[in-house]
Amino acid sequence: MPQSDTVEHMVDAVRRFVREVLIPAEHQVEEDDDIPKHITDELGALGLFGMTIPEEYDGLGLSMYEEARVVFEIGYASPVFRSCFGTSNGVGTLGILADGTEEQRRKYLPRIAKGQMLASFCLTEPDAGSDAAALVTRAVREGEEYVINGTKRFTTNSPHAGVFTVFARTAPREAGPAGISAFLVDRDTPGITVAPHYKKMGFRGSHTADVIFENCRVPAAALLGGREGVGFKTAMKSLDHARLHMAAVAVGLAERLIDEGVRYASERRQFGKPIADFQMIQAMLAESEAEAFAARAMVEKASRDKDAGLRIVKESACCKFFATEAMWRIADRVMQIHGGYGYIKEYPIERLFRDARLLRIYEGTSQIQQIIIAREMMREKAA
Ligand code: COS
Repeated sequence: MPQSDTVEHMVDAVRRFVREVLIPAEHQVEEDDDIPKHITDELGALGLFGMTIPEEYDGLGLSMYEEARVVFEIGYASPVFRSCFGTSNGVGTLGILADGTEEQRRKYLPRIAKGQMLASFCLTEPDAGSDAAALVTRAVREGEEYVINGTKRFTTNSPHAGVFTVFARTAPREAGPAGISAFLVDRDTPGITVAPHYKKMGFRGSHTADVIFENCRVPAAALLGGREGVGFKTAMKSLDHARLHMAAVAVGLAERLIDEGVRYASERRQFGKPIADFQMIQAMLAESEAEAFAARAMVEKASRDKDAGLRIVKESACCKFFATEAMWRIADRVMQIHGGYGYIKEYPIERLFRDARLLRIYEGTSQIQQIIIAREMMREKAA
């Protein structure tokens, strides 16, 4: 694990990079629907593609708390930038780290950590979103191979990925979650088609597409961890971590939105003075600040708990739920503070508002987080 002063340097470096390079590039990235290569190269040079990957596999090996600190900073820029390395640190590699064999880790993690290969997570399907265990993609064993058939939906970074973690049924539907296994599938395996990427409401520059597997043959060694039937648990464990990470993104974005609101309220004059002098504007800013502070404190606490080895299923869901919902309330208030100027493209709030909306949906909707929180409460009560 890096020394804490190294992490402080990283936090400072990312903060500077966000203000000097990323924020000035946001508008162009939206226009082009593409992040320029020099920016992804620089994100790689900062080590961001391998933040969560241990040093023995060429990553930075940050603890959860350290990761959250860095993500608070990167989340201050358009969330599109975080997205380009998000799956490589998050759902695309957490399964390999948690349950992969040593051979699988050595095969993929060093390249992913260096940004030479992107990783993507293929869980969602056309008819299996919130109900992830309803997935119908099949992986049938034939000798020393598995044959995968099915369609994966809304796969972030799939157009650029080198490896997919694919969740597929190795046992009939009746087996439920216990019939799901995970596979590491190389992009160049015959039988994979990545559809054209979706035209989304926001997040331009981050590409999400369907991935179709048609008689896609992978060696038996592609089975994650070499074990059938534990793929659903791998997915859930990955999501516990990823949701905490996403809550940290929401904190960074909330802080950015608040700063945009304060700046506008200080500059905009009505009734002969800056609108920041009016108490109704102040109330909106104050509520936003209190909520962002609470969200940051929650993420820091849950991250430390995770680093201490505690079970954080409930805490991670609480953080994702609260931080993304709070961030959305903040986005709406900051839009309101901007008035008509918030609704046109002259100020970043119009774009950030569209981007912000996704955080309450992906990596588990707010309603799924509520279900997880309530289930954990009942589990604790029964224990
Ligand atoms: N960590 C480890 N294991 C977990 C787990 C977790 N966080 N959550 C569930 N499991 C285990 C359960 O313990 C259970 O194992 P046993 O049968 O051995 O007890 C198994 O996994 C099935 O769990 P459960 O019965 O809770 O599954 P459900 O089908 O009821 O689904 C939810 C649970 C709703 C939580 C799940 O489908 C989900 O997270 N959906 C949202 C999916 C999502 O976030 N998609 C976003 C796109 S992916 S980026």
